[in-house]
Amino acid sequence: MTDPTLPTATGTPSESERRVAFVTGITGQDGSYLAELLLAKGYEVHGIIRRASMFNTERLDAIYQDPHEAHRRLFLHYGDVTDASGLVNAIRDIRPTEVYHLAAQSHVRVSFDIPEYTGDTTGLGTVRLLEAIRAAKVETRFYQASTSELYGATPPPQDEQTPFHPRSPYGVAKMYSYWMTVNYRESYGLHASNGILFNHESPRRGETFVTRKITRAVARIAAGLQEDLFLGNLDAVRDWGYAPEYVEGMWRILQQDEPDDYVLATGVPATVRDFVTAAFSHVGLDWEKYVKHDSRYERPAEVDALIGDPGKAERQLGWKATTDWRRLAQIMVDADIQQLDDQLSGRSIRLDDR
Ligand code: NDP
Ligand code: GDR
Repeated sequence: MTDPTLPTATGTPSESERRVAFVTGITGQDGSYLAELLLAKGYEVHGIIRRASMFNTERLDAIYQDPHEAHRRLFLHYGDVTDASGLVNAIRDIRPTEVYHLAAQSHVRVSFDIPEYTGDTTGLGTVRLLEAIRAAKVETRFYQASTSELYGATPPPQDEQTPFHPRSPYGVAKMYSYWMTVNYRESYGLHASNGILFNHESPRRGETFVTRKITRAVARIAAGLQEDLFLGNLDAVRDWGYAPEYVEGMWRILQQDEPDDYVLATGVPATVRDFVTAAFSHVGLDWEKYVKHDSRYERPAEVDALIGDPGKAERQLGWKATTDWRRLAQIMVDADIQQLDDQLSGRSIRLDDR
């Protein structure tokens, strides 16, 4: 559904000067940082949000603009990547110059519980959006949020030439989206690129991904509000970077004259155990006293080790990750302690929440 308060052609920049971004997944971790970046660069930013029974735009609070504001540049429209006609209408009316496709059922473990839904959103959602661009006959650049989960069982280091072997319904759905993006580039000449992003985290990371689950628990354990932290596989190796740096990489990918596919990663490995150790030791706690194993957090097929080689992005985009996983753990623990303090001082936490 398109916002009736969209600016009209009158008084808007000439066609070649327009910088209008359309972001799916704008309410997510990456979408919120990307929207901030694009607004700071002078873009008009349009995002789709899902209808929910409660407010779901919390991550956009800092940049939210009242619909009645005269000169706003952030526009939110109801939409869903399972709803093709809504996507066509939105793309036709907004006529974006850049499309960032971030919306997905993005949780790997959950994708084993809801594989068909994950295929619908994370896989077919991409072709619906690509077809909407074609149907609306809009000239735009397209970014696909591809993932290191494509490599799955293929051992590290992984770069743009490494063969894919996804290990989850999520990874398989993302593989479909990866190749659809390549296919629309080759078939229709669309400026369509894949960013193959390794794990990236932040204080805005969803609470059920392992890093945020750990850092929230550390804050609560340090405050005496929680006693245990149940985790699955501690041996998995990941290449964790800092999300705000990665959205800058997304933008740079779309500024290239030619569309292409790029790995964004730090190149530095750490195990889940390493991250746990760093997070607990940041507040002077010994993790082994608190962390317990629960097999429900293991996956039917695990991805053992992902370590990216970001050389191509460094050379061609001038992009380099600068925050390592140890610093990331500290940033996230500090933010969760602050957030808990704010909640406690606002008395918004339930005291029986232990
Ligand atoms: P999040 O899970 O934080 O955000 C996902 C976004 O997609 C949310 O805005 C969510 O909306 C939206 N969404 C989900 N389903 C639909 C739907 N059916 N229609 C419309 N919107 C929908 O993910 P991240 O920000 O972490 O990741 C962004 C993208 O990058 C995802 O595609 C993810 O798979 C991919 N990726 C992420 C990596 C990472 O380490 N973070 C690494 C590599 C790839 P709502 O808020 O309503 O739930
Ligand atoms: P991942 O992220 O699957 O890499 O996908 P997640 O944080 O969920 O898992 C990372 C590793 O930690 C292990 N693990 C646990 N994971 C969770 N969620 N909860 C636990 O309790 C737990 N215990 C151990 C997992 O087994 C895994 O090995 C993320 C998502 O953002 C994807 O969308 C994205 O594509 C990839 O990163 C790159």
